[in-house]
Amino acid sequence: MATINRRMFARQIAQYSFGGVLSLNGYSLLKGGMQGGLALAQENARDSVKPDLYFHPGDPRNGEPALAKLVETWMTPVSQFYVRSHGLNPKIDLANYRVRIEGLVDHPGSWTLNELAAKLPLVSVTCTLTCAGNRRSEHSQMKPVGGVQWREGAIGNAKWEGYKLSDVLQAAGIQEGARHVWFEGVDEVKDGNSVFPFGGSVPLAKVFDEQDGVAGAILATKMNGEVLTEDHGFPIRTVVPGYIGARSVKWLGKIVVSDRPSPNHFVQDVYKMLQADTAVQRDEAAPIYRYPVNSVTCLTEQVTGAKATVKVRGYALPTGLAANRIKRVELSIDGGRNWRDATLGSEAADYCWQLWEGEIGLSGKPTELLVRATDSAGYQQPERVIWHPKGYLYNGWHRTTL
Ligand SMILES: Nc1nc2c(c(=O)[nH]1)N[C@H]1C(S)=C(S)[C@@H](COP(=O)(O)O)O[C@H]1N2
Ligand SMILES: [Mo]
Repeated sequence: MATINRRMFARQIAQYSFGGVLSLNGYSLLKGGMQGGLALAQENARDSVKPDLYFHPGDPRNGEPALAKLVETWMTPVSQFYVRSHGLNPKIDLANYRVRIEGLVDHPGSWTLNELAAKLPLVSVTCTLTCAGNRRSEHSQMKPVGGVQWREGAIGNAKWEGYKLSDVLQAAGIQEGARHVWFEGVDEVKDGNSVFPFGGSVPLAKVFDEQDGVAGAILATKMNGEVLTEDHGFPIRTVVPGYIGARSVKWLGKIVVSDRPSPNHFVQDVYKMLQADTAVQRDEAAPIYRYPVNSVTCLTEQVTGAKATVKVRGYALPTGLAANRIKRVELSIDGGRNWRDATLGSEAADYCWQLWEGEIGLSGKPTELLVRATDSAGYQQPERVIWHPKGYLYNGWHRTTL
């Protein structure tokens, strides 16, 4: 059985990682074009942050931060925020960039960046984004699955600014029978001989599900106060709090209002929980939307003193439901027979992770630390999950050898 352990991973990244110098090729900027000041300012700002990530081998760009750094702050700096892309970063012609809207709307059309800024109020949403494949390498220890072998770093918490998708849809006039909203990127993903854009889909009700002042979905232009970087979807991406990262579509090109979920490959064929990857099961299963409760130990620090003690820190993410919070994070060093509470630190907010810490006394022998979280909606991480061919949503008890 091929186990993917930390040392192997470290060796892989030593071999393949690169410092994250972004290519500037292919950007055509027509100075003094239709867009004016805002777009020019955006063009100048978009590459201000260099990612500080370990990139998984090969193209496209899939990088995650060092775990110890991930829990230094509740808000993840853009440089430490994981990148997950299915195709190469697209070349954006900013002067002609528009987000089109079509389908079951009275006024199909398109928006430029300046039109969005002039006509709609700016809103912000602070939420955690996590890839459905986060922790896949642990899932692969049961039996290997394909796909990027993510460790525990395909997650981050950020403040996103932009425009409510509900405002954009209302301006277009939603027609009777509308039930789902499709998103399409302008990137090109290759699968065998076919080339198509990455796409996502969310129920229309989710778009209008604004709770505690948090919009159900936004079109974001900024991340932590800065213009989106190319890796994170410049100039516009959707952000859908509570949902797996795949529904937050980068480099947004098109919105379609429909009576059904998007036919895009990433909605219909992948990002589904299947027992076997067969046509029958793919057609039977609903797309994954919400992410489940999860927690991970990210940092262990030896405390110097008479007794051997280790300080541990990590993150915990409640199930992606509004007003849901982490209720407790528990630690065990005897295989799950006895548990004691870790201390919840950091802020807590709708759709956000929470950081935690604890202290463990060591016996001298290697000790396996287990962690599990329970949220206020009553969901708790299971000891293990049932193996499935895609390795999504791994949220078994997290194990760290001390
Ligand atoms: N257009 C486009 N949007 C995309 C993707 C993509 O490949 N293309 N990847 C998705 C996936 S699987 C995830 S987890 C998030 C990652 O967002 P990030 O790279 O900003 O962390 O973007 C999503 N949006
Ligand atoms: Mo993802």
